[in-house]
Amino acid sequence: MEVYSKISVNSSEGKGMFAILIDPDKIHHNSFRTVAHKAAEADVDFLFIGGSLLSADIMEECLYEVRCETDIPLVIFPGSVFQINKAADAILLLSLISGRNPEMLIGNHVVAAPYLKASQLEIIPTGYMLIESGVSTTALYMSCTFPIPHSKDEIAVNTAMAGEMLGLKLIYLDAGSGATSPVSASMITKVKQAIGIPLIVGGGIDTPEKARRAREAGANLVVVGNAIEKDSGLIHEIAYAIHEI
Ligand code: 1GP
Repeated sequence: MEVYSKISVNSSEGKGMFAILIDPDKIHHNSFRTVAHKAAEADVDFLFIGGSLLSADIMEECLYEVRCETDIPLVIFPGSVFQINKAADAILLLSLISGRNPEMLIGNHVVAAPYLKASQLEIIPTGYMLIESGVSTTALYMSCTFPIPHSKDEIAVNTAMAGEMLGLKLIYLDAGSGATSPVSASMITKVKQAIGIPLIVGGGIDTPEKARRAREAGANLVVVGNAIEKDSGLIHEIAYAIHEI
């Protein structure tokens, strides 16, 4: 099944999904297979691959190593056009709708369009929203945007509704990698109630309890990166927390 169909079907059936974010810059290349192996054992739904800033040309190797270990769908979560790679199954075509930087709304997409068209990747138009999280994350700095304030649920709701009306297929609420405060339960619930498309939530989710809270608040798909980079043993516990609901 294609990635978006799987997300869409599971969301309408009320099944929670779990994606691990593998930032190839943060996980040692010797560990790509270990993480992929544990993800396969824990029935992780997707592996997101990418990062706000990569300091080496390592996407290809990462995708290859992970693919050797598992057939979990590989979805590029691109920090830049340089991270587009045909070896994945799909790509989140992120439009950073919480910000007002034209390059992140359309400029990079224009540059990437012919490469994406030729890539055969499944392209999933995604409304990407950065939410203030207590720390200045790499995503914020690199995107030159302001996040939506943590407590301003109504701005998040209106932004997500606008994203859906523009035809985007997913909304991704992200507190940013390594956030000290994840997106609040109230913001997740209100955004979920306002849209009919699947909702992804990530950033600062570092325990099974926080993953469960995001899921119970309304996230269809929960993304965890940092915590798993530190302790891949968490994969099973977080997968269980998300899938049991
Ligand atoms: C960041 O949502 C992802 O874009 C994951 O965040 O690394 O904090 O889990 P963490």
